[in-house]
Amino acid sequence: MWNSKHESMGREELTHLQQERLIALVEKLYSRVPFYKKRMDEKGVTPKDIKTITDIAKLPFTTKQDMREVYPYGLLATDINEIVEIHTSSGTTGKPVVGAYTRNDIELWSEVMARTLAMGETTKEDTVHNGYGYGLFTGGLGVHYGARKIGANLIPISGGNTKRQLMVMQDFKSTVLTCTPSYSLLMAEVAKEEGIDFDKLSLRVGLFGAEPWGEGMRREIEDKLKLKALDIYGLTEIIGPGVASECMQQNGLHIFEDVFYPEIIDPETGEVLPHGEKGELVITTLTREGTPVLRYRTRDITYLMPEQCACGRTIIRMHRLLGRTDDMLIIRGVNVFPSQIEEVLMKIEGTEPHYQIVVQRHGQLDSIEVQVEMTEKLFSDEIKDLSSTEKNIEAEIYSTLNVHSKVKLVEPKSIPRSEGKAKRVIDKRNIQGGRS
Ligand code: DLL
Repeated sequence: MWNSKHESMGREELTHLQQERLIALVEKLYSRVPFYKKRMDEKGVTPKDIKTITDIAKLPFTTKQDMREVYPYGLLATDINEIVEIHTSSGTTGKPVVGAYTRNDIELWSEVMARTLAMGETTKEDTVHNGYGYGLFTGGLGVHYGARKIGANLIPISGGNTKRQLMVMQDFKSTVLTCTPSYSLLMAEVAKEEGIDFDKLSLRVGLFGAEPWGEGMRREIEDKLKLKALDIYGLTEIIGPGVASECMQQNGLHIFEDVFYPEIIDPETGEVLPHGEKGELVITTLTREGTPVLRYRTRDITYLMPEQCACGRTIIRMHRLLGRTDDMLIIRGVNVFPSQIEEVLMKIEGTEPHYQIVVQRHGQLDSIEVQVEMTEKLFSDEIKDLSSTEKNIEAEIYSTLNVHSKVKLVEPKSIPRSEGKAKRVIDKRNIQGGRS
């Protein structure tokens, strides 16, 4: 454990710490950030109303839309000269969201990322091969700061040029791999083409995140890369990676709740739900200086797991993400998340973990086509009966999710590969004048 004081505190002591931090945060935001003052005034709540941690439910939420409206610096809680670095989301669907970091924020980020790396038992003896993209994206520099703090040997290779990645991994005997799960599968594929055997490399553990992936995908990665694959979670609005991470138990992600306070709410009503109930994750940054956020609605769906973990950490866990509120497809009245389709595909023989879901709208009805790559073996079978395999997968999807889909087996390596976040859903509804 990197920070046993904060990762294995008694519940009472932890609640007390969270409370103190929340009270100080609310006072600061009310007096320094006009956006938050206005929101609190509209809700009729003042800093004096916040006395215990459960009073957090009285405070207003912050949404991605709010952040866009005050772009770029409307949420700054400190003098701009105190800012030493900024990161933003990719902003593919509008203005990006901005995270501004003071020196202390970078220290906080380094600390939570050191904890994250230490979840995979990373020490200064390790060589960390960092294949997350460097730049405005938080993945690259987040891991960088954490590895620096631990004192590990860090290889800041970033994403791309996969053959070179493999050469470096071999030559420098990397032990810890950090990149998106989809990129790790591309590495496995290129390694196979190059005749590189992962059994002969030194990789021991991988810290994968930044995009959805399920248990089936984990098994594929562990099997192909011969390492233990851990799930790590975070988002630009809060700090980047370093919000929550799995430990070696691989059973839920520990949230660093001494600094990032989690709640689960009903996305429809905004009501706070009890532990164990599924809903939208909301996070408050208790100690950030540059751009602290109050009750940020992540749109990520999960539930909290308060049971004690065998690793000895007492900080709460969340289940790996189940989807996003804005990812949910409604296919003829049935709600389905891309991650559920992935789980079905991963169980099917003869397919590879490379797929895309194409969503279309005909009149009022949405339909999906699932394109999944077949294995080289199936592709080269002399008497391949693709249409019966497709029908079988359709039946499997229907029996598991109660959703009708069209499945199309496509040639090996025909689905675009990703060196960062994979694009799994191609939504054609906008083009057809459907959804806005
Ligand atoms: O993806 C930060 C990050 C970098 C996390 C490296 C982990 C590793 P954003 O680009 O702002 O930040 O995207 C955040 O990505 O709200 C989730 O929907 C999704 N996401 C992040 N981690 C996971 C994960 C980074 N482990 C958004 N599983 C989040 C599923 C994830 N989805």
